[in-house]
Amino acid sequence: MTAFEVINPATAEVVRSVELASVEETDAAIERARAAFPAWQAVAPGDRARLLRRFADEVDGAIEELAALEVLNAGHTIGNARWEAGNVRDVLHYYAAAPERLFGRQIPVAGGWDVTFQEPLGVVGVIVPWNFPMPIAGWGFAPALAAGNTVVLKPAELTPLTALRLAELALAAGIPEGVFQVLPGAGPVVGQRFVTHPAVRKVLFTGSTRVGKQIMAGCAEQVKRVTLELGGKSANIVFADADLEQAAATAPYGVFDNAGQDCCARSRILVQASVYDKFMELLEPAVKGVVVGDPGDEKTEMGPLISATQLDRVLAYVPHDAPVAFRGSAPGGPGFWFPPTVLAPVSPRDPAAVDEIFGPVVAVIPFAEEEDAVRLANDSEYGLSGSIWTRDVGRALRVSRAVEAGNLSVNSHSSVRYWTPFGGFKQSGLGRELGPDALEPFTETKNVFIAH
Ligand code: TXE
Repeated sequence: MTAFEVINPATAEVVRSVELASVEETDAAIERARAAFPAWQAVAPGDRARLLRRFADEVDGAIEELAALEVLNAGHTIGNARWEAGNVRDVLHYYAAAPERLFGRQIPVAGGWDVTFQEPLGVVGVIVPWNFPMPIAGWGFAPALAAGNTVVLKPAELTPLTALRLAELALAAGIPEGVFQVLPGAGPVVGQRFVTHPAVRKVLFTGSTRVGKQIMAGCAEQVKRVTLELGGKSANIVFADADLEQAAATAPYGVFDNAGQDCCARSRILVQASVYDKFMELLEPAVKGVVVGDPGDEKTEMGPLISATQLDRVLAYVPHDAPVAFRGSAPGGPGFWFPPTVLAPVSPRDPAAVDEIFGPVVAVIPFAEEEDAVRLANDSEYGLSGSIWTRDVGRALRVSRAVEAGNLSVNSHSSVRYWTPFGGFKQSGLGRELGPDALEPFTETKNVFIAH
């Protein structure tokens, strides 16, 4: 084992040292998960449901503790961190209904009967990034466990603390040893072993598109099942007939939430040229009003970036001669701070308008007509999320159908609801999480024919 120092991004101070697992320790964890699988698969559906509900209750009892840990480890604002812990609880409850409803089918055939079963896969490896350590973990382990799989989860090196606590809560709820394990480790060590170990039957990865491609290529060697949630460069499209006040007031939350370290961040605002000046006038006070500072303070709306490396990445997109239209404030001193920043005018081919910056930076781009907005929105290798602001129902429907993205919202800046499918078009990913669609990918469909 090697030790890794977990840093508080708001202060740059060491919080705790966490041991990173070796390949041998990863193999041992996968072996424990494999050994635990037959008994977990055999647990009566109602009992598996009850265990998941108890796990949810344990999380519910630890909301404040988990939230405080995430403030410390990830620099999330206390309000967001509470929501994130609550999201894990809710997602566990949602999928606790699944074991008793994983129905097969009876299919009419000649010469006998035919039935299908949704069988669990076995061991599932879940690889989690640092931007939303709790929810993204829960979106993986809750449906995987509900479908009867065992799980080994690797949190990001930078943010292992809440995941480690969730594993303790699972044990406290009575989930048997080996069924849900959390193994902190380096991506190329532990994560890569999930890809190459034949006992891991599926890898669920959330992270950068670069690593996602490597994982998919590695999984191809064993035709291993894979779900990928990758990056985004989502568009917030504001038409001239929109409620401009509301669009401008919420735009900062659509991109600066979690300091912009959000795969759904609407980091391009496309504004119809006829209302561009008016929109910018409304956007300026909204951006300057974002409360940036101590993430533990109840009033804070935006905290620091996760690391010095991430700060350097973001800084590279905002050089001294960058077209900064206006920006908010950020504390100086220790910690990885960057102010909410609006770049305008920006050419659609400028790196700041093309790349996923993963920081509190937004590019504003004017457009002339509806088809120009759609063309600009789709002019990206990504296709995860986006917003459409208009009072014209026909246009809302037309543009929603035309934009190549998995999660769109009309007259709203938010993307994630655990009842509904979440995932990306194009290089934003493969497969869907959350909602009813997330269960089947944790199963194999087995068909059995029984002769007369
Ligand atoms: O991601 P990585 P990084 C984007 C975002 C960000 C950039 C870099 O633009 O600025 O990626 O972030 C594990 N085999 N997103 O470098 O490396 C790693 O340990 C197996 C968007 O931190 O992809 C961590 O657990 N696993 C994204 C996870 O992958 C490997 C969220 C993500 O790390 C591995 C995060 C390997 N070879 C970053 N290498 C989103 N869509 O929300 C790394 N990992």
